[in-house]
Amino acid sequence: MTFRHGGDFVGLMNKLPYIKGLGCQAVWISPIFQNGFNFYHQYAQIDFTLLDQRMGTLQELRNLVTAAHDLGMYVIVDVVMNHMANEFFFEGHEYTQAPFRFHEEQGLREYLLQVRKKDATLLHDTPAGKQPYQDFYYDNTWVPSAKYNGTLYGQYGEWVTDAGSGTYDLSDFHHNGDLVDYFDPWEINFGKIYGTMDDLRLEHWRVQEKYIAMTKALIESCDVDGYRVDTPMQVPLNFFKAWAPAMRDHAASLGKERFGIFGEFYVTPSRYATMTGRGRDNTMYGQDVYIDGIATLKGGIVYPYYWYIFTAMVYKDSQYADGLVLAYREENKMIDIFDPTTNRQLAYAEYDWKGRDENVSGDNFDMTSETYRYIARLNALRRWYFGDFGRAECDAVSAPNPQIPGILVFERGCTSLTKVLVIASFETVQNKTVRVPVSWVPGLRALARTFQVKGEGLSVKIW
Ligand SMILES: [Ca+2]
Repeated sequence: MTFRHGGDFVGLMNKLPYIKGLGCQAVWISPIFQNGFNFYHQYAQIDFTLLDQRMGTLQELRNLVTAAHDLGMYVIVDVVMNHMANEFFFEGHEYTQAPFRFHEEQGLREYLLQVRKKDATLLHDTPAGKQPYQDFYYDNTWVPSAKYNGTLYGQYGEWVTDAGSGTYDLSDFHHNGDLVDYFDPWEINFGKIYGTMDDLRLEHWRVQEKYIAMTKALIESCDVDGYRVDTPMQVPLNFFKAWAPAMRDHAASLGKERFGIFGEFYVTPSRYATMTGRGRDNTMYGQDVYIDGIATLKGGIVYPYYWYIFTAMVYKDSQYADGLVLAYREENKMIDIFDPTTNRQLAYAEYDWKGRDENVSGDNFDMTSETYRYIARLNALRRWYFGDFGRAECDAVSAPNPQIPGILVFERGCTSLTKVLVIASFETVQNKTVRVPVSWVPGLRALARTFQVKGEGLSVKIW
């Protein structure tokens, strides 16, 4: 029995026209390298040079990318550098949580790593002897003078630098124990996440060089257009300062001038700003004083955004009506540091809220279904009106006057000549009339003054 969801390169390639028709301009696919046994999620990679054979062959991946490019779409691959699979345990903690250790404190050194596989024939012959991973090696030699390289950051953008010494510096992995305290800057960077993912020593140049070589190879061999970075909060920032420019430079040398890199963030704006090398809000964009050295990731996904969208649209309950407003604010944190006018994240299409029930037993790929056409229209609307993104005048949020529970109104549009009024009703039974003040320039006429939205119980009057 396995727990994998399925899906492969050929299947995705065959569905590209469907995805394109929705209005999507890129596909972001899950990690593609060989994984540990039964890690259904693909984020437990054991070799960054071998494709997971369940997804297909190198040629099939190339075919997928070519087909996407032929349709004018991009292919973004999810990459994981923070961790690999779960081949090690910390001495004395094969089945239990290992408290975090740092250097040598009160007679306790960082842990020795021990290999989970007892059968040596299952290990690889490498330049570093028998190892569970082909390219990244553990080493239990204590180096008393070794220090950690670079500045580390915590949840709020606070930083620490290493004042102590002594670690297993020759090892490509951290030996510090499990990640439990996400508010300790050392632990969030060096701890073993979930206690199950072997944490790479990414602040070390030796590990950086290997990972840079592998991800360069992926761009070159498969012509992919961007990387989505998994768990960047757990990766020392100096890794990104080395890796991200290396990826952009290599892509540019292959004619890919706009190689995209973004990460996942569930953090404060200040931490996010530090990680991406940008200002904490849009007003700081482009001002060096707010940017800590080299810009790293081009942007990020702020996870609360998806939660707000999800609650507002799926629950259809007035208590979640503010979700869209909150999403609207969160979206402004996803700006592209190099090109703020073009970087916008679309919500996951997987939240098929309108046809969720009917599609359980029906055809999920019906391009004529009401849900499909609805999403396609929304995406077309977004692209038409909101491409010029990132300026203050885009951000007007208003409410009906007088306010009505369950009715949400806001304006979008980046010039006074092209405003879009968005009105959402979370009450689908009762008829309501909403009076909406608008801030269009005097003399400009709305295309429609009164909207009857049949079946949704909402009548809108604009004055
Ligand atoms: Ca880490």
